[in-house]
Amino acid sequence: MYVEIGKILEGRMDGKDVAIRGWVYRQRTSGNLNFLIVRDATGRVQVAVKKDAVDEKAWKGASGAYIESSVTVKGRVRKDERAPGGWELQATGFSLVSQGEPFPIQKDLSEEFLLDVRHLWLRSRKMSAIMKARHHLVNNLRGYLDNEGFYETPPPIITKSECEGGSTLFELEYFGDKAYLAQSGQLYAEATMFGLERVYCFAPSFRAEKSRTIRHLAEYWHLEPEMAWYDQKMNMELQEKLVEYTVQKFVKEHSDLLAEVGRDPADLKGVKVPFPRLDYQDAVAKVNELGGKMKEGEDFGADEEAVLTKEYDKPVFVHNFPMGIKAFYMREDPEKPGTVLANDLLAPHGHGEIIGGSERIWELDELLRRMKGFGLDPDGDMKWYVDLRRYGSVPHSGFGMGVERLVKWVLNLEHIRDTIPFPRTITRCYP
Ligand code: NSS
Repeated sequence: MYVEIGKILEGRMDGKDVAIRGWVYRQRTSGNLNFLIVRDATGRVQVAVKKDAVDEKAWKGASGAYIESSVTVKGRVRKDERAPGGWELQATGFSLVSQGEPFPIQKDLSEEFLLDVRHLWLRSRKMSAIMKARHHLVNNLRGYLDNEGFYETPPPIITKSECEGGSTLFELEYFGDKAYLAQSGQLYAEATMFGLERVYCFAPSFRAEKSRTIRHLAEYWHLEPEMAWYDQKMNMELQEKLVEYTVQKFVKEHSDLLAEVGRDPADLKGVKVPFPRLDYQDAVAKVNELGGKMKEGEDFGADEEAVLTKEYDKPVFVHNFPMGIKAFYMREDPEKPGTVLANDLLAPHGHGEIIGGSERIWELDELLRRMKGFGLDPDGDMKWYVDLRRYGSVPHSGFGMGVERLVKWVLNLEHIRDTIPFPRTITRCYP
């Protein structure tokens, strides 16, 4: 029976004879002693292989192991303050499962090279920690929604309906016809909502983003709740509670992963409801007050978002955008005509928008008027969406969260590409 290295590091195997299996993280020979660090998914432990304690084949194996050779080791667990993690395995047996070839990733390699060998770089400490963190954050998001009575309904990925405007659509040939990769599952979540009331989609969204930035991917994972009977106020309350729960549960249970990526858990202490709410106009004024140069009617760029969130240690809502700069499906605010009942949620410290949400237009006439204004044909490929307003329509709201944006912010990562195993950007589709 093999034990996980994490169990050894927890001190539960002191003095015991165990077997482990994993990959060589480091190897160094000095005379009649081989020191290796072996890793598995749960941790890293020092292995000491003494020439006279193992047979010849084992000694040769330990001496010839490369970084990332796969191995099994038998031995006795012993406390050793000098060993990384405080424990050492004194080998009585060692075997190479696959010696392989010299590992191409050594020290001080360029970012570009690491992206070229992404399939191998994913084994690194940093990437493993990020992937674990991502997993837990996603679990927390799902867990919260599950507790609130949401059902997950999958959206189609291939679609003929545009949701967020034509400029970032990936077009594809669909059996001789034209179709797109989905920019959002929202319109379909609105459909499944009528049966189940509280639903969410969790699927990849595709954006042909023409610019190179540190927070745009061409393919990202999109969590999109849609709620019947919710107005915009309830919508924003759900967003902030979801973010608070997800972040605080993660900090409480996985501060080790934060430490691994160099993020101080104290930085996230302030992520508690309520989040500040800034009306669009006030937000523009504030940006200008703090040295920005924004005109009424413009949307916030990365620089403006950074300025706006500077003084907060929690995400900030901006709401009531001018109708002209937002999507066709957002309901006009009857109390503030010319603006829509929509919000962005901006993460602090320049990490940017993590959520976009709105109350949807739910009455047929208003939707028809707005679609016309946007040049969308209500009898064309979106007829089905218009239909939803024909049969028992109800007020409803929803939002979309880019999971990679959330991970980037929570872990304070430089670039969004490190939040996903195989990033797709304007310059990269390999590996
Ligand atoms: O375009 S959004 O602001 N809104 C929608 O797509 C709505 N249809 C969502 C909804 O109401 N169901 O995108 C939502 C979020 C945004 O706040 C970001 O967090 C993320 O999706 N997003 C991205 N993440 C990574 N890369 C790119 N290119 C990207 N674009 C949006």
